[in-house]
Amino acid sequence: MGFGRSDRRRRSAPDPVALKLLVAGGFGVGKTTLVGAVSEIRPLRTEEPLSEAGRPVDDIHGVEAKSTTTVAMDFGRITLREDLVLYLFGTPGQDRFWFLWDELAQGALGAVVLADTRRLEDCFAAVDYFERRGIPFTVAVNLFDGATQHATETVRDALDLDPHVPVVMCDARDRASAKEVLITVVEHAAKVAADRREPAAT
Ligand SMILES: Nc1nc2c(ncn2[C@@H]2O[C@H](COP(=O)(O)OP(=O)(O)O)[C@@H](O)[C@H]2O)c(=O)[nH]1
Ligand SMILES: [Mg+2]
Repeated sequence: MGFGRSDRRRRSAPDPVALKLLVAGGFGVGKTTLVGAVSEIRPLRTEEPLSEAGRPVDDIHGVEAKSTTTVAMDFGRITLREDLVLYLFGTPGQDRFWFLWDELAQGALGAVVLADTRRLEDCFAAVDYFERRGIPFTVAVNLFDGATQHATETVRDALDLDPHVPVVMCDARDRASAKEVLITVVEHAAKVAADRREPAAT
């Protein structure tokens, strides 16, 4: 097999496209659960050295020997179609790891902002972040048992979202439901990209 264009066209299965998505939201909203529910690979945990910058906030008084902290890094992969693979990165939960978001956000196609209607304000920061960066995102309300099912329009108003931002309901524990969320994100991101290339004549 050669490298020419026609050789490539003859190949039946093209190399899959890999897309990067972020999974954000407040602490305990279900990010790890969602990534774990859909991922084909086991989640990752990393040990990070405590940086100088982290010292004033990492209370290591009395545990001077401790030089690392466990950063649970949600990472997952899901093959949506044979030609489309998603790589999922959960944003770090602790606020002081915000600086990592900028690294994570590099090259991200889009994002899921998970929300819990019992404490919607926990996802304000994530919504702000993606709005500011122009990263297409979808809000997914994780329906915890017993939580009142707010209408999507109520959530949209409360979060003051642009009308085009999708708001969906999900159960982060359910693979099919989580997968639907990811498909919504990809489709929304594709639409945003298309609109940017060719702004609608209105
Ligand atoms: N009942 C219920 N519990 C959930 C749901 N999603 C997550 N949880 C639980 O909520 C807790 C926090 O979820 P986790 O994924 O760790 O949140 P994270 O901090 O955003 O990563 C865990 O104990 C999950 O099992 C859900 O849809 N329904
Ligand atoms: Mg987590």
